[in-house]
Amino acid sequence: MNNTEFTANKSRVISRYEELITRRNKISESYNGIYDRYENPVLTAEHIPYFWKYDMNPETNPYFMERLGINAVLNSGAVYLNGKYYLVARVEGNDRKSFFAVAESDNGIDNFRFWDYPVQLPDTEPEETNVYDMRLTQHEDGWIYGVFCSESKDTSSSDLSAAFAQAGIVRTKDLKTWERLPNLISKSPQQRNVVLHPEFVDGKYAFYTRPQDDFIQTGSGGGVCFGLCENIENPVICTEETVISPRQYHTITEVKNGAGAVPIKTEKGWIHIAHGVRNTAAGLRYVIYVFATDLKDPSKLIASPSGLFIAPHGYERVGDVSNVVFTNGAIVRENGDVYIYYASSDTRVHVATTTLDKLIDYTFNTPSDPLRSPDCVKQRCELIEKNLKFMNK
Ligand code: M1P
Repeated sequence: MNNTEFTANKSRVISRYEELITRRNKISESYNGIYDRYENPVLTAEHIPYFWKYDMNPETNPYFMERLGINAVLNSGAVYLNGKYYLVARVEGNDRKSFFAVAESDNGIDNFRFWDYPVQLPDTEPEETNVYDMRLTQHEDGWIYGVFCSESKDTSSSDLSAAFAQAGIVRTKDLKTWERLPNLISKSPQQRNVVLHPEFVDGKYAFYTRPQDDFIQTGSGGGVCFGLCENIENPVICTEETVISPRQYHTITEVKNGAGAVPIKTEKGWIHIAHGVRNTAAGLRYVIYVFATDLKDPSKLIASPSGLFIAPHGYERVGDVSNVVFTNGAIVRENGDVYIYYASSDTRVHVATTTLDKLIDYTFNTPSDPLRSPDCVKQRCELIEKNLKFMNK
């Protein structure tokens, strides 16, 4: 390849990147009155800066090839800081390893641009092979904590794929300098989808956990749990992990569930946006659901709107792990606007927007799941009967 072709290919890559990064997003036509979805994802593998992938030197890369490709950008923690919307995304290289990277936007719905370098976490866990799915908690102690899955090989098993999941913890003030704390210790053999509550509870740090017997199967783990920790610098769950949002037969959480975004404080209670998993003939199906816990006692479930809140739509259904939506970040602005960041099919990140008022209405006025078909029909017929009387007036 001659130098002219190198230059042409390089310009093509750069202009496509700039076009994508500056593209405006639009509310899509899908409507449910609860939230708006958007036409375009907010982050994809193509949003990764070209200089993370290509060698830009014509001498060493005459064909202008990708040298270190990126496979996917998914499950992102979210925080609003100093007038900007920040996502700390899970970026997965072509080599399957994930790492974290910060992307920022002025409006939270488009024009997300990654910082020049990915996050370089302190490498304090020699056995750790992979990291992913950071939840960002702006804690009342003044730190921003990132709690993520720290994965290592399970050397006690003869199965090559056997792995071990723990909750890793870092903290920062500016998303630039990160201090690594020890991994969380609990009675559960493994943990994933752990979220730090933003306030002290009984003077202690409070965690939402998801105990699991195995890397994939939760086994005896009954659902999303709650536990307290005395010292974040030596993090041990010192109380029983009590189930606050259980797995239940023939519901969207039958196989497993997990806390997602940091709970949102409202005058009626803490609103949690989580994920639930059921099995199907086509494999596991991940959807997003909502529940609420008591303001004073966040371990007490007070509302469980029935069924799913967000399911994968259209092209969202297809990707590296199809039929999945997953959230680990939301932003609430002072004016009550809510931005829910969710990934589809472990491939890309989207936003859904709503308001605190709508979220409260959805959470506290959506009937709960009656758990049996005849009761679901009864519940629906009651709605129809009320509506028909109202419409015939
Ligand atoms: O592939 C879907 C999701 O699977 C895991 O979630 P869970 O622990 O509930 O099964 C996570 O690895 C998540 O990253 C992934 O999106």
